[in-house]
Amino acid sequence: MNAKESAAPGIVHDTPVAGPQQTELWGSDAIAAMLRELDIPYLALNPGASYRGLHDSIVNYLGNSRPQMLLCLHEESAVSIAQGYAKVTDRMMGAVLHSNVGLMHATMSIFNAWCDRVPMLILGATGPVDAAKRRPWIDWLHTATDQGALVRDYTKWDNQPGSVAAAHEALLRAAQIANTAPRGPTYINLDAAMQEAKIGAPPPLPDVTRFRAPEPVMPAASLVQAAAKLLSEARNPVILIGRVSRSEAGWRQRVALAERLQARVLTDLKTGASFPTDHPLHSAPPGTFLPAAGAKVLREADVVLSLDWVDLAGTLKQAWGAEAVRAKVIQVSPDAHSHRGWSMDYQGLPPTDLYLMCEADAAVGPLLEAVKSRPAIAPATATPAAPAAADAVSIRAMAQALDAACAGVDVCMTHVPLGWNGQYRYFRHPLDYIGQEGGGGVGAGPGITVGAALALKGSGRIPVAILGDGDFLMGVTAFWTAVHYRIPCLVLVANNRSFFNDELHQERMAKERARPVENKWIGQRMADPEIDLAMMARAQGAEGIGPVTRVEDIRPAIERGLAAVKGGAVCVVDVRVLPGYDTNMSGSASSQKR
Ligand SMILES: Cc1ncc(C[n+]2csc(CCOP(=O)(O)OP(=O)(O)O)c2C)c(N)n1
Ligand SMILES: [Mg+2]
Repeated sequence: MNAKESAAPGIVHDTPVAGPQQTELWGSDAIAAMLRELDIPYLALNPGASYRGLHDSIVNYLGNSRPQMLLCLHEESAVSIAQGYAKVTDRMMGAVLHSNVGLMHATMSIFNAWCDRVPMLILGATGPVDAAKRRPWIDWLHTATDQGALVRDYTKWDNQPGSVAAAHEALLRAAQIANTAPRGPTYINLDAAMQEAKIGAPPPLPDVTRFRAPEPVMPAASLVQAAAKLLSEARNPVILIGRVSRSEAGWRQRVALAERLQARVLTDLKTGASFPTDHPLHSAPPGTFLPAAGAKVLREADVVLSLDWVDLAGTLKQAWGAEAVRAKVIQVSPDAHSHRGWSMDYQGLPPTDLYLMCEADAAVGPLLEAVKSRPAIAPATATPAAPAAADAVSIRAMAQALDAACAGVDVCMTHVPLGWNGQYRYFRHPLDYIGQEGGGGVGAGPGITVGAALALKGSGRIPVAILGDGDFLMGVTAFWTAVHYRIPCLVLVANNRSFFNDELHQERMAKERARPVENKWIGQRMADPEIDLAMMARAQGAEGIGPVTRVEDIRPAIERGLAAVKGGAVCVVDVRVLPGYDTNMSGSASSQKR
């Protein structure tokens, strides 16, 4: 193996030796060529015989570049890496999963990517579909009828093409569908025999520019006018900003719209940074659930503009409870195109007075042109107050130390832990924070961080994750991939040595049933032995710092970590926080089962 720095993105390229000039081609060569046409930059994968043909084609036919393979130690992290990459770039990369078994490992992260509405091309394989061509035992184990059924309910489209020509069309369609809003993962299952069949001349590659995703759908002028009228004449308009692109131009337009309308703005932690959280119109700290201050702001609204807010119905319910929602609701979202039967990630059905079924980014520009300025309002009463300095080793203390250590440094928060309070840190740029994992699946934080860091490499912005220890431990081997390919990132673990979120659930149960609350730790705490997270980081080749057990040691540890990351390292800091949250992580009764 010959590993060297690849020139462009500066990540390590495992460079194959050149073979003799070849005249013969195989089915998977033609499929690989199509991946290059589609400009798929990377394929995160864990290997398997079902796609040994494609694997060979990527390495020996394409020279392992465009796309380049990223070896992952678990399929779940392969898909999470692709998710993190898309969260930063709004662009798709690929993941390759071995037969039914690799696909089964990946299901959790595919569900996350689906709920997060990120584009992704997932390739898989099966077979040989022709039973006469199967090796005994293993090929039978790893062949499934209708393999795509495993993930059909949380992918946008899947297909099992029967020929190379059909595979070309399937790849074009998969890319087009994945990149059409609402975006999402698509899955193509490649028959092993088709990959390994000799082909004569490769079928000509189509002009991919003729099969692109459509331009964003624009809202009808009459709807824009009607929405603008409602907003311009409102006494107290409120804008809820949810799923939006990472574009800076889009960010500026949203700020301009809010300012022209003098509308109060709410954002949340489920989705990436979408509005400056220190702007006087930003009216409550972002949370996973609506904080009380946000509910109050919303309740006072007479017109609500929802820019693809995740769970609009649930949020309105938090403000108005069982009462009818008194505000007029303008819903901007294409999301219902992805609403189907199996998964309820579509959330409750919100009352909607005007429905612009397009992406938020497409609607804001026309709305900005159409609205009239409203007089300035007094700054929001609920502007976040600076939280008190932490005196215990807590997530708050970590956030404060990070703030101090990162003064003047551009940071991308690739993840925040469950106990994060939106007051801990301001977001002032679309890449200051990229949102949560989408499907509430713990274990995605490491992979998402590595994928985001891959996308950010060379940008000057430093990826920083704060992960729960449970999240870290489920996905830790993703950091080996980061180390191997030289993808720097800083990881701070809020290590409460527990799946603490669920201790709170056990506490609630115990109280409700008059049983001993002291037992809430059982089946939750990772103690005896305590796990050495810094050592686990070092085992992946990363730098490991900690355990940090005193408040005054957090900042120096983060500064050491930052310096290491600026020097190109992956660095994990284990901070032994006390169990406890100072944020509302419960929502309403039905949303407590996270
Ligand atoms: C895949 C998956 N398994 C289990 C859960 C249930 N769950 C929700 S939060 C949580 C605890 C996560 O632990 P950690 O990351 O350490 O954060 P903490 O709760 O300690 O703040 C668990 C197990 C889940 N959401 N997803
Ligand atoms: Mg924990």
